[in-house]
Amino acid sequence: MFQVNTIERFILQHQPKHAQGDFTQLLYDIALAAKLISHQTNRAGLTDILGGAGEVNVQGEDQQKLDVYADEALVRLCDHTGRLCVMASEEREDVIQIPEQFEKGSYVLVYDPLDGSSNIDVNVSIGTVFGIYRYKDWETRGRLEDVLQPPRDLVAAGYILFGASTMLVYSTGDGVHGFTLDTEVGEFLLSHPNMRLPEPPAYFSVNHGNLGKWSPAVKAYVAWLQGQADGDVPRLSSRYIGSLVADFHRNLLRGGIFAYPAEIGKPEGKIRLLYEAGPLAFLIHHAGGYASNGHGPILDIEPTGLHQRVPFYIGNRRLVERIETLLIEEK
Ligand code: AHM
Ligand code: MG
Repeated sequence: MFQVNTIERFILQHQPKHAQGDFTQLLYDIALAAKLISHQTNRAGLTDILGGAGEVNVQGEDQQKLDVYADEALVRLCDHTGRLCVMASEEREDVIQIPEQFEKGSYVLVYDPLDGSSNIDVNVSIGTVFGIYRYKDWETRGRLEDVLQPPRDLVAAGYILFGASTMLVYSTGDGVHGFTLDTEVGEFLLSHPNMRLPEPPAYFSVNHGNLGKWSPAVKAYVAWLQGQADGDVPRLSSRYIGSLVADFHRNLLRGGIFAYPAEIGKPEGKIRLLYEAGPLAFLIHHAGGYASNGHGPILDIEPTGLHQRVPFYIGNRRLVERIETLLIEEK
């Protein structure tokens, strides 16, 4: 029978117990932002939007114009709705307050508006990552404390992949579900219900250019992923885009591991906890996988700063647990 499941219908039918209308509406807001950002990214080669915006963000990196657009789209769509009490973005040094004239709601939005910035102006896949928490304390809601929560306390997380087509993948803790944007209809349609990490895994994704910066345990780990070890080694192919969302998405569909390890002199690694590693850790958990900083679950890390970084290993559990074993042995 002909049946089209739009994201609106799906969100409504799968509202979690704690969700009132606000939570559902917030997911719609994000879906709308996804359409706006998708429209702009698809036009990137046609307009004057490519290239740096001439500003440097809080990480000390050149900001691209599309980063700025994506960041503004999310803030403008979400700051006046009464659904959020505070936001945090990779592109902004401090938390984003709800303007005084608007009511503060129950939810906290953390996001990386457009990740994979090195890929923007070479027409390679990029993505948005988001996570949603609830406030900590009703009276004082809207503070940094509301944002600095461990990923285990997320009530929803997801990403938008701007690839060959645009996809929105999210979870509220009840499975991971993927939607593909039908640009003719202008709507996200359910295309990947109940995504689960397949076994056996197919890929490993790591930047081999960093080989000289890794400790012996990390080098041994990557050699193991390559099949260069005794015993029960995995049989994997290498794939690395350098866009976290795209690398994650491919590995979610085919099975595998993405790793951005600690480096000598840079023990914190590169990936940001709050709005990159945390939401993806939540998703992989609900797809049957595991995410670790090499020592324990990403889900359990209590953030201490908005832009804190973590070493990051995410994918099929056996592949992730191997680095934990090697790092214990290295001590
Ligand atoms: P960004 O937030 O500046 O875009 O950096 C994060 C990106 C991730 O998408 C990707 O996994 C990683 O950086 C790639 O880093 P590298 O180019 O060092 O391999
Ligand atoms: Mg990023």
